[in-house]
Amino acid sequence: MNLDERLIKIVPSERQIKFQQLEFYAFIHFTVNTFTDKEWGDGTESPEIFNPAKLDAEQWVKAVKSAGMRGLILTCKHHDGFCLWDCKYTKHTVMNSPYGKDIVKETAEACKKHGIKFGVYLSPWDRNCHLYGQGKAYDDYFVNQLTELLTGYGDVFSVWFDGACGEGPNGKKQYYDWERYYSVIRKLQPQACISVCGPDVRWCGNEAGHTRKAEWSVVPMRAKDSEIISEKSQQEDNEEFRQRRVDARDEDLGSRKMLVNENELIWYPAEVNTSIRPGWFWHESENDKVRPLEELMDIYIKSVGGNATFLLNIPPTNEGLLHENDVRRLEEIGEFIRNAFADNIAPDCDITADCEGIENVLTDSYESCYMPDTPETEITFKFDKPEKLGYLVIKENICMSQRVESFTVSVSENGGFREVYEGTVIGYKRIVPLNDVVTDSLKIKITDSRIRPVISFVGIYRLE
Ligand code: FUL
Repeated sequence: MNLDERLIKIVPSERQIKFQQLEFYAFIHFTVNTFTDKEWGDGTESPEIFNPAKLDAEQWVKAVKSAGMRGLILTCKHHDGFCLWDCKYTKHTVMNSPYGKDIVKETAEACKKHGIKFGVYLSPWDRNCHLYGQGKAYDDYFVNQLTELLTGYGDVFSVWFDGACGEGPNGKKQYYDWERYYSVIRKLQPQACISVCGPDVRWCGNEAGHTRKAEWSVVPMRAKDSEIISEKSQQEDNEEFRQRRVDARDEDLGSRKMLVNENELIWYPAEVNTSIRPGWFWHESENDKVRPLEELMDIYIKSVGGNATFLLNIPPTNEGLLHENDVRRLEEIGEFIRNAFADNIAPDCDITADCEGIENVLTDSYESCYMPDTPETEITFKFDKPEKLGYLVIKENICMSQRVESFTVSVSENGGFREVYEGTVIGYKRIVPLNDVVTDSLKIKITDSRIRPVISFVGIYRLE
């Protein structure tokens, strides 16, 4: 078997496909830090300080939905060990706070009511639990917490495991029994993807919202080693870490050159996680520091449209509500997405291609695809009249792996074609900005792929 034949055998699981199709979903960071103005709690905080008097999980979920997001992951327990649910294994919970109600329950129910998938973040690092650092005793505690979260709150689409791993209240570090945690999740919520320190979804390697030029989903097995991910994660509460981009040495994870000598390969797609504010938690002094719409649109285009998913954090205030500035920004993001991808003119075009079956790209489905027999192919879309274009969307059928290595996009101009974009991978979805170009035809040239490309969809979006 040659290299390309070997590479295209690596395909996603059903749970990974469903996860990727969510595209854009929310992180909610909320704990005692919201009341102490910190990013990391030390575990000594009293539950007495936790009093989000106006908490309304439906307000969170409605705002998340308005942005076009399809899921929500709640920090059920952050590094400080404070549990947002009625955990039977510790007193350090919301039930002993002035708020006194199970926030995980309220959030899961609000998600269900509004058709948003629910996910849990449970920090393995626990600075409050006296069992931390004692091996199996803490693993038992952690598994008990996981079990409560995975059995008491309906379907869970994501279990998000953080890489941060420091010392507990006894000054000891814990070596996590990851395999045991994974098997509990597989048993209790077989459809949930385990993200970051887990086998299903790969951390993109930074918290700034930076994406690689080519984000590969087929990567070496060692990319999912949780101990290595932990080492690369934030190990102290430091602002600079949150701004850092992908390390240049990690820029290429999945080209043929990187994979040729790898014996074990896996499907491990990237997730881009970043916050709408400078920190993961709300700080009063940062009320006006919501990231600009343009910046968030750019991250959306490069993540969802760059073969990754986009996990955007929005932290509730100490009242328990999302701040109006965040709510407004989320609405704006939603409006941008709805408008940008509203008017697809591809189905009205005169389309030519060098192989049969091109009409299959007009419906966004994996059932029928355009599948030329060569690694290269050319498709031209001719419009009735000159059109002003916003974005081009191209998708591969990832059930048949990720195959395209490079492509170009050109538009007709003065009787010829002018190249306007040189792309690398496509994968689940590539969004190509066309920057308002006015033209009467557009050409996509796949210039290299593994064996042959399998294109499931092409959309060409007109600007108003
Ligand atoms: C990091 C944590 O230390 C941050 O507080 C935050 O939860 C982020 C998503 O992951 O590793």
